Amino acid sequence: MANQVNLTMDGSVAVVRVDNPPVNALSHAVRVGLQGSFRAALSRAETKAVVICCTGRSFFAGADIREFGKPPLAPFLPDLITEIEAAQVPVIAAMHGNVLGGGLEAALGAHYRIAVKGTRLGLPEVSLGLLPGAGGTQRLPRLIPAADAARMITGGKPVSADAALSMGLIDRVADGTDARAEGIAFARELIAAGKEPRPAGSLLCNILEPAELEGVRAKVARAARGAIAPIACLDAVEAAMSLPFEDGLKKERALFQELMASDQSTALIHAFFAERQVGKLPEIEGVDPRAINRMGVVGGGTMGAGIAVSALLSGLDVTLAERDEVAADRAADSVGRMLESAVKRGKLAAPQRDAILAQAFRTTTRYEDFAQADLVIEAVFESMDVKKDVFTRLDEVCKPGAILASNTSYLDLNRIAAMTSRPQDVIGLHFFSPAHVMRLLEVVVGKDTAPDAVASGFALAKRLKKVAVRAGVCDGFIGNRILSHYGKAVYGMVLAGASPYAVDKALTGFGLAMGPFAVGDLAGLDIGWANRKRLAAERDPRETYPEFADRLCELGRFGRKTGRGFYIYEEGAGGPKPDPEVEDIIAAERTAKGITPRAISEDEIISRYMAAMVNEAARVVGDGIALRPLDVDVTLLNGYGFPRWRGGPMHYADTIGLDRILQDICRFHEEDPILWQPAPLLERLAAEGRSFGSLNT
Ligand code: T1G
Repeated sequence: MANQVNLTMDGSVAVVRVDNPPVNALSHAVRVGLQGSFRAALSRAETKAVVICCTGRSFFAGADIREFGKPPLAPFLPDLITEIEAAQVPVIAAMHGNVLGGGLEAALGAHYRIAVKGTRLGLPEVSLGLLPGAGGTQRLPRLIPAADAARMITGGKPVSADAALSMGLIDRVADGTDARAEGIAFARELIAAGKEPRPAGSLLCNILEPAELEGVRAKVARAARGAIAPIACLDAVEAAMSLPFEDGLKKERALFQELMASDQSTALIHAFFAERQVGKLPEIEGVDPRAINRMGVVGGGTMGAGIAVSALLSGLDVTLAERDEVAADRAADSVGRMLESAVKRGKLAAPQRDAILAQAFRTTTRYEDFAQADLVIEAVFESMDVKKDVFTRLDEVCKPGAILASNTSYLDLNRIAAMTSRPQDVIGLHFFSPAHVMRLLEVVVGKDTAPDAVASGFALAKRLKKVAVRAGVCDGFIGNRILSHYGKAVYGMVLAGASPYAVDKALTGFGLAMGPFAVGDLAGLDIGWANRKRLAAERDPRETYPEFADRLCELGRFGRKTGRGFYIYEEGAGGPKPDPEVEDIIAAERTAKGITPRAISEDEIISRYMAAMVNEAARVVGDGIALRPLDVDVTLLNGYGFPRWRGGPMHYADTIGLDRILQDICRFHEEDPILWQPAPLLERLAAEGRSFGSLNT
């Protein structure tokens, strides 16, 4: 324990320093050490102030999430923080890096707070389905305006040191970078000024007027979309405004324990660790990635321009090629517009934008300009002939060791790699639209792809702040393969009697950001249409094939971009409107196929949707396209709008029970044996009474 927490004296300043890499989580051992050192510090007569600080890249990044779900061990964090707050000498929290959750709550227990530049301070517990359970919901609104406190706690987003200073959350942003030294200097100042301890708990709580509170509650409820933690967070803040401090702490604790016991918190903690596990691949362990600083992009359409911007915002040098000057200028314009909006959203400073456009970005019509590129990615039209032309030319001009990447969403990467003399350098990097916003990146590994090319794909993803998932080669890789399967189940439900609008309503009620028909309209119905046409030759003739979407496309109704798809999109009409003509087209197809529509309940819509998703996902894992079920969860959470508080389809299936999902599939199989073939992996796990989670380790 000595090495995790140590106490030194600097004159009359006691320095309690924690060293628990990688993020100084407040584990049991750290809490024991902290309590011991703190008490030792206070027991010294010469102690006039105590500084709490951490080594490494960050002050405490919160409670140790790995301890959740295990029997809690004393000293408990809330009690430790109360002990810190009760100290009879000033306690200073000297912070750097990410000060999060229980870490910020510990700092709120201190009497004074100083942070070095670049420090980020936040209470992200809500993103784990929890709330700040160590006094944060009671102390924060006593230090900063109630509206800011409510926003920080219900939203979970960290604030910068400067913003924290202007809110009154911290007392000083230090000029130096050494938090320990800055803390000691600040402590000396406080001692010299005769400053007293200043327990936040004894301060009056800032309040929101009832109307304001009501407004905040409505906004939080709307954004929650079924998540329970944000509401509980606001209940705790409201308790701070209406109850004495001690009673507020009790209320906070009760709400915290309720959330900790909830399925939602289990699901969100699963998502947290899954996103960190997904990049751990045996095949790239100890493999050094190739250096990637200069990137080439072929194709300046929506995806190409978005990929270029994602790279530029991450400090890479980008050359974008288009077939002619006009197209190249158009691509440069859209890159410029995306950078402009990043400036407007405060993600980029205007001078940085100017520097990027002046030095790091250029367009060309000559492939020869890729000669020095470390990686070139193509985002051109999805046809094998076009890919052949691009990769043949890249193979001729790119330097040895350059990585040749494809942004294809469906096509066979092994066939693309075989078009070059260097298949070991070919990899799939499947971005999601908009590429500079969506976090998911499927790293598609071909049969000849070299391990260091795979490692480079994952290293690039980390640099672009993407969540990368390894995918094997098949039609649609992980996400789109599963999407096209549950898409068939959704279309099948409509043919059987459900309205597309009822399906969207049921699934947004289930927690999806948008229903499948609204998503189709957003992405463009022509994309799905082109895909169905591409696969028509291979389609099983016995497969039920709903045609209503093809009818819409034949009418030129591709969705938002044409003002009409499944919904009607009219300026100023207050959002998309159901289209009665769509219902007519569907009814006509039912009549033509002799289908008598039947009522399909919301529960049935959800169980069919999830059964189709989980069944195909089990096949994707069974076929080795996804390494583990958690890879599927991370893919659907970060690329397909699956509700995070359900943890992903595989985690959800485990919560429901695989035997129940299998029962549903077997029932649906009776009416359509082609679509509803139970996946062997699902059958095996259900028979063995095992979960998908058991395959994640
Ligand atoms: N507990 C345990 N492990 C943690 C951890 C934590 N709080 N935070 C990070 N790790 C591990 C992580 O799994 C990974 O492990 C390694 O550290 C590096 O993390 C009472 C209840 C701090 C911004 O929610 O947001 O306090 O994979 O890859 O990208 O009210 O980690 O290497 O084995 O993410 O630089 C609140 C969670 C807890 C913060 C750093 N705190 N962490 O990001 O590295 S709840 C949080 C993060 C709480 C109290 C409540 C990020 C980070 P491995 P990383 P990074």
